[in-house]
Amino acid sequence: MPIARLSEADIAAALAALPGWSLREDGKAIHRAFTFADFAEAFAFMTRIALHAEKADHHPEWSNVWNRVAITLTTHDAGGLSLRDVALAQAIDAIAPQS
Ligand code: H2B
Repeated sequence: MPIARLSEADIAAALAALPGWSLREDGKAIHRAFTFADFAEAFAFMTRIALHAEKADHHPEWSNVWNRVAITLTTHDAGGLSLRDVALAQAIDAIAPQS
């Protein structure tokens, strides 16, 4: 069964409940940046997300520069945003120590 893409209204509602996350200009992804004390904390955060993502079979696009982690979420199989991205954003916020 194909993964359903969220409507614009669904995306707006999801973002209202995800402070810190922003919609990419093309409307097909959301992104958020996190800053930590140092590389070890940033990488520990990424490790926890990686374990969750593998279990959920839904993976982030991300980059890390020392203490910063920039995360973009989109559903490749749907060509845009789906509920899987909302669920992963919620999980990432729960993992983030400052949230
Ligand atoms: N992650 C993301 N972000 N989007 C996907 O469409 C996706 C994924 N698909 N992780 C999964 C893996 C798929 O390729 C496997 C075969 O289930």
